[in-house]
Amino acid sequence: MGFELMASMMCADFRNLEQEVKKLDEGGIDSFHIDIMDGRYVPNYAMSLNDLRCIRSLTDTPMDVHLMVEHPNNTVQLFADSLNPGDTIYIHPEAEYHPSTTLQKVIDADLIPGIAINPGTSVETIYEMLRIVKKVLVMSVNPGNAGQMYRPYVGDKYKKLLSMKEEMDFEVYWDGACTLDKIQQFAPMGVKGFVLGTSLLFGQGKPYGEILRNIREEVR
Ligand code: S6P
Ligand code: MG
Repeated sequence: MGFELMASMMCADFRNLEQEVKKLDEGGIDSFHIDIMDGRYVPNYAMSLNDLRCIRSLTDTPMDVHLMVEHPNNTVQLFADSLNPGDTIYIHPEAEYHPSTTLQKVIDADLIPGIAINPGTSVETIYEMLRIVKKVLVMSVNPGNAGQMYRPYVGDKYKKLLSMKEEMDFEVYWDGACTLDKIQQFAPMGVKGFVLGTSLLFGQGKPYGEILRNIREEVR
């Protein structure tokens, strides 16, 4: 069973960002997850376009950019121009009048189009977009902050999306409060990747490589 582990870089130590990127790469991280917030769509600011460019310049490892901003259509090109072909951009469909137009810009930039869906967003409201995107980032916490509690009612939504992914050709990813038991439960069911933040990767007092190796050993 192959699954990917992503590092939520808003949880990294910004005093040593270059070292953090290096240690995660050496530890075998599969991609760098970049949370961009605008203080409007969510009541917080996390990382910036410049942070993204900085990390992109430090590594060739894939990056996924999670845009928690109102009207991403206005700024998505800036992010697209700062990424490598094959990187991913997620938008929140509720944040845009015409999300399919924004997703088309992502596709035209040779990037992987994704949508992020909030705990309170139902699959039915994003159904048509499932045919456009290649990745669905299911939020198991409300967007805006790291270090929150898992919302148990999202479990059924993961299952519903997993039952549709083959026919509609997308993969399901996990974002928020990701712990080892969640990976053990959901990776065998088909969740393709997990964003790791404060619950499992950062601030644990252990080398990243050891944590990532341990997850892969415990989820065979
Ligand atoms: C939340 C954001 C996430 C968090 C990540 C943190 O708005 O999209 O990517 O940074 O979930 O992980 P944790 O384990 O602290 O919840
Ligand atoms: Mg995120």
